[in-house]
Amino acid sequence: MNIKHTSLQTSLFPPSAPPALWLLLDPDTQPPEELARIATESEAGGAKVMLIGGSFIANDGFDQAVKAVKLKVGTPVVLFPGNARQLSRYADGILFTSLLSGRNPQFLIGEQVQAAPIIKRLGLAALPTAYLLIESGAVTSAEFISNTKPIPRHKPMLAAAHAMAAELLGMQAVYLEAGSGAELPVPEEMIRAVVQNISLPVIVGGGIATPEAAQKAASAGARAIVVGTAVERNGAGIIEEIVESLIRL
Ligand code: 1GP
Repeated sequence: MNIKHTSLQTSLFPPSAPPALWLLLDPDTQPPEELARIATESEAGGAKVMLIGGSFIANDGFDQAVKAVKLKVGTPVVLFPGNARQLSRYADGILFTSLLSGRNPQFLIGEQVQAAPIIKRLGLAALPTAYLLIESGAVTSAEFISNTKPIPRHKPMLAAAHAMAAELLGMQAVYLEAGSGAELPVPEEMIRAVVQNISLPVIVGGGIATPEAAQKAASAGARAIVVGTAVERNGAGIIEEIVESLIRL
């Protein structure tokens, strides 16, 4: 799939499509061939997008991981980088995120400046995405590594105000992130408050491990539900269960 910049938003959020399940693959947790196997099974189960990235990646096989997944699936393979080193020519596009909930310039604009020339050179389609970290119980890797405070989980209008700022700044999507393996997913009332105040597609992830949790996020207005840890722990079978529950909404 060759996605042009202008159409990445449409490819990821097809008009009038039901809420989609996106798989998050973390190259730090599995070797490339295992990631490719999980991606293949997840695509068969109904996952619509393969995100690849992580807030902390210690091994150096990022490019190989993206290549291995891209060779096996027909869905878009989209980078979801934790920093400017997580780039690959083999991806179809990139969530060009800015950690807008934080006040750390490194993740607001610093990493983006490092990455931009490489993204342009590789010709990657980019979706400018506001990344909002939401308080979710215990400290997550995203919170620790980014050295930012998440938005308090019982302040939905604070999240909505960040999303409104993202929209006014010209961003094309909002990602509400509880953090990988979060104790508590993003609260429904917060998703609802964000969705009601902007017209951008909203992605929700972190700590979603059951069809019920995915349904709650989708009912609140999320267009994409991201699942990673539950598949690492329980296998790709959970994908099909969640996808079926989303279709029934
Ligand atoms: C993390 O939102 C994603 O960036 C997915 O989180 O690993 O908890 O599913 P989980």
